[in-house]
Amino acid sequence: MEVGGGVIETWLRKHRMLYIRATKHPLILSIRDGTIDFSSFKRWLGQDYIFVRAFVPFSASVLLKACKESDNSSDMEVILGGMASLNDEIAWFKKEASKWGLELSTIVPQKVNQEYCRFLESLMSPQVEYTVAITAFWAIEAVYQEGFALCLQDGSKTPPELKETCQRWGNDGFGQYCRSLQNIANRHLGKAPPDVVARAEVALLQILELEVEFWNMSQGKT
Ligand code: HMH
Repeated sequence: MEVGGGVIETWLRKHRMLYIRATKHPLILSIRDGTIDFSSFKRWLGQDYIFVRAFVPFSASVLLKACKESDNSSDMEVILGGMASLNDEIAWFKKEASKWGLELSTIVPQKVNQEYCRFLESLMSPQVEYTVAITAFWAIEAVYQEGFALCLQDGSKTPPELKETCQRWGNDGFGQYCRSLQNIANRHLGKAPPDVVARAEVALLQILELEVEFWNMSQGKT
């Protein structure tokens, strides 16, 4: 099944307002229109480094479930590709932090970040079905891709200092990777029992809410 007529597209229509709040958050829009307060960016950078470190074991758990539960060997390859770019990402965070004079070892995770990391941990449980985990994995990657791609569109006034950040998640390759994840999730959702589909939808909603709060926190609003 291709991106277009799957369960995920139905959900994105159904929860459109929340999806827009997560992907077109005022902080993202302020990057795009060049009015971003750099202290918000620095706060985001430090907190997201902590989040990405927690995202690595979660991706490993999704990979493990793909190997055990998927009928399609390409799932594993797509997820492995994502994990390889996380390796790059961690190195990038360190380089970027030093550029902005941030000492990563001193950063304390904010409450929302702790909640988000705890939520990832809950999804790592072997009891959480692969279908739920891969849907969550897709959602977490897709919100960043959609948000940062917006800051690269024609006419955007993204400050030059932030272009590289936007490129990291907004580039076409990352977009293609997110569409692959969406296809995988749709394929599994299309044949999962209703209770599993319902749990995947709940996970998606939790992620969208946490993403909105993560942006709010970066703006100093929580
Ligand atoms: C909070 N959500 C957050 N951080 C990220 N780096 C991503 C999603 C994308 O992986």
